[in-house]
Amino acid sequence: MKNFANILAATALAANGASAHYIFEKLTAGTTQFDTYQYIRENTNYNSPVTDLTSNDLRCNVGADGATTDTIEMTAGEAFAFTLDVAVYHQGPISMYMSKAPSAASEYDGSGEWFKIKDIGPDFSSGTAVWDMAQTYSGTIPTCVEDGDYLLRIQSLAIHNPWPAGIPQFYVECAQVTVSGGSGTYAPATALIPGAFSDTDPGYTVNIYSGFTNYTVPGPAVITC
Ligand SMILES: *[C@@H]1O[C@H](CO)[C@@H](O)[C@H](O)[C@H]1NC(C)=O
Ligand SMILES: [Cu+2]
Repeated sequence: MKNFANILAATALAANGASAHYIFEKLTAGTTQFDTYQYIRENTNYNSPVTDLTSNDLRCNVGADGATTDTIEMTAGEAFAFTLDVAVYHQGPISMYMSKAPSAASEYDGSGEWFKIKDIGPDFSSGTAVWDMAQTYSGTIPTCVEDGDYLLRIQSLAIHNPWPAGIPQFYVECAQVTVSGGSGTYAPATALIPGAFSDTDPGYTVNIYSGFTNYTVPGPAVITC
């Protein structure tokens, strides 16, 4: 009976752990939403976050494999969205990045320069921080990028367990995109991943429950074009 109770407790914990996170699993390009992991590199860590600031898994998540992922054709200026299995419910910023592949996106490991195309930080206009906790986040392929293959990356940086007692969590996924129609006039601020985020970054270390009145989203400046 004791063993049975232990098993029940362990099962409840496991179920709780499994439901405690989320995955960006579906891409929408234009107005078409695709199947789970179609054009998105499938991760192998279920819905768990990446927490190691030095890991290459920060780029596209654990086990993300380009060779088994199709690449979608999009035009510069076209809208896209990432949809999660469940809505985000850990407080923290959402960011979107791109990195140009030297050749095919399917062969690219994300070791090159990344630039940021969107940040969604907290809204302090009501006097307290309001985070955009959604199931779908949309963006636009910038009109000024060069044509070619890219990794298109979304990141939820969960800072609900404040550093240093807690470890911020990165929920990330990458889509593979071939962009056409871009002007190629961009000169974005870039960063390497890992490298773009550090445990001295106020957007990483901040305690959102105490004296929280402003917030700077980690990473390079958002591209303007
Ligand atoms: C808030 O603003 C101050 C002053 O500019 C800055 O030092 C601090 O890092 C900011 N906090 C966050 C969490 O971005
Ligand atoms: Cu979680």
